[in-house]
Amino acid sequence: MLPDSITVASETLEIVVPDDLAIDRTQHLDLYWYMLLNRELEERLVNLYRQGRVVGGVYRSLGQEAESVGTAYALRDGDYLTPLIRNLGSILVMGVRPVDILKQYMAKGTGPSGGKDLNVHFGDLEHGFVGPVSMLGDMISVIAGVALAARIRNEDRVCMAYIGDGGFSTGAAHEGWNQV
Ligand SMILES: Cc1ncc(C[n+]2csc(CCOP(=O)(O)OP(=O)(O)O)c2C)c(N)n1
Repeated sequence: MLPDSITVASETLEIVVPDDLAIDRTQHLDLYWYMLLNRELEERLVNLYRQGRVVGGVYRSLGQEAESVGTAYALRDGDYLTPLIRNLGSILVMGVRPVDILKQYMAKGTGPSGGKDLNVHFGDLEHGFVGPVSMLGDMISVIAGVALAARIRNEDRVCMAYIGDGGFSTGAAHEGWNQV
C-alpha cells in the first residue's frame, strides 16, 4: 500500500490519492507480479546473453520496472503503446507471452518476428502493441500518426510512446510532438 506521506529534504509531504484513482489490493498485487515477471525475465535473458544464446543485446530496466508496468497497466482495451528497448514490462502487461519474448530475443523462426528482428522489435496490434523501429525518436512520429488516425475516426484511444533523453534530442522526436 502507498504510505500516507513521504519526507523529501526534511520536508514531509502528504500523499493524497483521490478515491476514484485509488487502486485496490488485487491491482497492487497485479502490478507487483508484472514487475517481478519483468525483473525475472530480464535476469534470464541476461544469462542467455552471457551464454551466447541471445542475438543482439539485452537492454536492462533494472530499478525502472514500475515505470513500464504502471504506465501500461493504466491503459484500457483499445489503447496503443510503443515500447523502447527498456520497456519489456509494458509489453508483458499488454499480454505478450514470456515464451514469445524468449523466442524473439533468441531469434527463433517460431518467434514473433520469425527470427528477422531482435529484442522488443516486433509488434502485436491485437494487444495494442505497436512494434518499434530502431531509430531513436522515430516512434514519437509513428505514435502521433496512430493518435491522429484515432482522432479522425472519432475513436477514444490513448496512444503512448516511451522515450529516453537520447531519443528526446533527435529531430524526429520533435517533429512527432508537433504533429499532435
Ligand atoms: C538515431 C539512433 N542513434 C543511435 C542509436 C543506437 N542506440 C540504441 S539505444 C541508444 C541509447 C538510448 O539512450 P536514451 O534515449 O537516453 O535511452 P536510455 O538508454 O536512457 O533508456 C542508442 C544510442 C539508435 N537506435 N538510433
